[in-house]
Amino acid sequence: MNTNTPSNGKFIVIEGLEGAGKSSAIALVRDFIEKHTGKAPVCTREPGGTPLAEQMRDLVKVAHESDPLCDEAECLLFYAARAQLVANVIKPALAKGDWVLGDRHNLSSLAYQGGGRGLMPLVSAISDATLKGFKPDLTLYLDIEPKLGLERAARRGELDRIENQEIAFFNRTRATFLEFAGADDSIKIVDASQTMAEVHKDIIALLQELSW
Ligand code: T5A
Repeated sequence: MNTNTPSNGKFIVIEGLEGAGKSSAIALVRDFIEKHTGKAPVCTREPGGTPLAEQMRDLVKVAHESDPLCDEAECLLFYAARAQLVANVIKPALAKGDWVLGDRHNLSSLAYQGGGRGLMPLVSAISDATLKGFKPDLTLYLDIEPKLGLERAARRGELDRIENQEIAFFNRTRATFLEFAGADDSIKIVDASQTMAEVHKDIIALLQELSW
């Protein structure tokens, strides 16, 4: 439970590798929250979600041939964008009692930069320093085998800088997602290799179990 928010607002995050189906899951959860609370949640995406954070999103998504982004700079950009979003959007919304629905949050950095890039000590230190224990009330982690997720993402269009990493990177990332999910009751795993209808059924079942 998120102890940093002295309000009835909740922070729910959808996580998963590329092609896991986050976009349709977000639409589903958004509708559920609206019916449950009578008000649409504030929707965020990471990296991004504020004017400055969106500029940082552009920096991490595009390959810079003459000045490749090094792993440490990539990590710092994700946290700079997150710090802006938490300070200027997420915390103010929760303080007003609004619900917030996030397309990715800190678990992505732990998995991609910590696991995928092998930078866990750096990620843990920045995470602690910037978030100071702030975390989602609930994370739905859509678990998918990287090969299948990337095939789905490729069918949708051209792959970006991160999506073009080697498969071993995504295998490490997925293993880290699963490791964190196994150690934290607020992270629920959904089998995203199923049909969309089955995935959505599982998500609704998890949401209906909540006592909020
Ligand atoms: N990142 C992000 C980090 O490395 N560290 C961080 O801290 C953060 C916050 C962000 C990138 O940055 C990285 C991760 C990412 O590489 P993004 O665009 O926000 O990039 O995120 P992506 O994961 O790239 O978004 P995708 O759109 O690829 O993933 P989705 O949203 O999970 O995929 P979605 O829903 O668009 O689905 C892809 C396709 O699959 C189909 C959909 O119709 C769609 O065509 N699909 C299914 N097909 C069959 N069966 C199902 N069950 C399906 N579900 C979806």
